[in-house]
Amino acid sequence: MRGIKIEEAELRIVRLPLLKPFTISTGTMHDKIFPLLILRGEGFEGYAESVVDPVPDYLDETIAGGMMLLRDVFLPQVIGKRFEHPAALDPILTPWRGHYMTKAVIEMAFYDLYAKALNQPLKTLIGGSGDRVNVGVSLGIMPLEETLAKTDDHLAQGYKRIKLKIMPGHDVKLVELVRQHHPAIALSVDANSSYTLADINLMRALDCFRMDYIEQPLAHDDLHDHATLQKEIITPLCLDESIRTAAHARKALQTDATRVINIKVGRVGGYGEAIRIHDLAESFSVPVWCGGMLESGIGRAHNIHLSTLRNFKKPGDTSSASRYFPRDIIHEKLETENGTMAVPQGTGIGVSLDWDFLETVTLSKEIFKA
Ligand code: OSB
Ligand code: MG
Repeated sequence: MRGIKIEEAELRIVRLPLLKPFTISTGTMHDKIFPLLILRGEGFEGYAESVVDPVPDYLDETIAGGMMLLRDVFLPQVIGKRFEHPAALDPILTPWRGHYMTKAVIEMAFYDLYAKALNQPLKTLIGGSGDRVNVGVSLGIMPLEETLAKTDDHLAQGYKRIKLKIMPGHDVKLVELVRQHHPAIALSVDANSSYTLADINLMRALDCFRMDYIEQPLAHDDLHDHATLQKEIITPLCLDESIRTAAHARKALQTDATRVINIKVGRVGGYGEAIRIHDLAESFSVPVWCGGMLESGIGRAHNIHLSTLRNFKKPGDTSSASRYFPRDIIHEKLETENGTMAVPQGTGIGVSLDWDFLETVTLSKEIFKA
């Protein structure tokens, strides 16, 4: 194959209603709003959704900024051009500073397109293997008793790890309650950057619950303070927001700022960088797992393929789509069984768009041609 020419792009903004609001330390989400990119070439289509949010609360990118870049800068640089491999996008996208979520949506959609043209599942193209991946759940902030009931419920369904969202005022008591009822489960917390080193005594209190890891307790752009904190506690730290590139991962690993890494392919600029972070972590004997951003079935399918790489040793966050959405934009049901998700079969990401339903949840649509 002489590479693939990207002939056309379709860029939508989609709003999927959530079954229930999802609250983390930085705020509450009522709908999942995201850019969806469809790349066309050689008679195939590649799909990806961006994990960028409407406002810069989880990280500093925004949908408005991402749409401007896609429309005016990134898509004009790739449409009408032939690429030998998805890695050939790197010289175009890497020189632009930041905006990893927006770069990722192009790279991921092209990976799907490229795998389909090769008649291969995406997992094979990236070097993964296996038919199922292990998953846990991420429980948003809600009243303590409700969190306990949800924990019981998800453990009964077979989920392999429970991650509790925490924030100041909603932390030690919560973990204590869940630990009391479930002394032996794989348990973690995710603070989404809501603490500082001034909260060291609180971190020491959290350190007593034999958790698998504490995810991103300190600032979204910090590495140094996490290394300082790791010296004071036994529980491994796991970075999410702070790792946007393999260079960040190297610095975090070399300074012992992270002993586990949450890789979100959509956060780090795509598969190329996700794989570099994965391999680097492995060389430090540091396990990784696949995070999530309440993705629709398109992002979920990407996450599952990524999770088939060998160093994804801990359960990921890619739980059943039906936990979040009354209806998904793909035909296939991505549902968990006994704490595992099946890797969608077929070529590329292995899922197909429900175009009729997609139309009803599309806020805007633009077509770009050479
Ligand atoms: O930090 O992992 C996070 C959701 C929104 C923003 C940030 C995060 C999350 C989750 C949800 O934890 C994981 C999922 O997709 O189920
Ligand atoms: Mg996180």
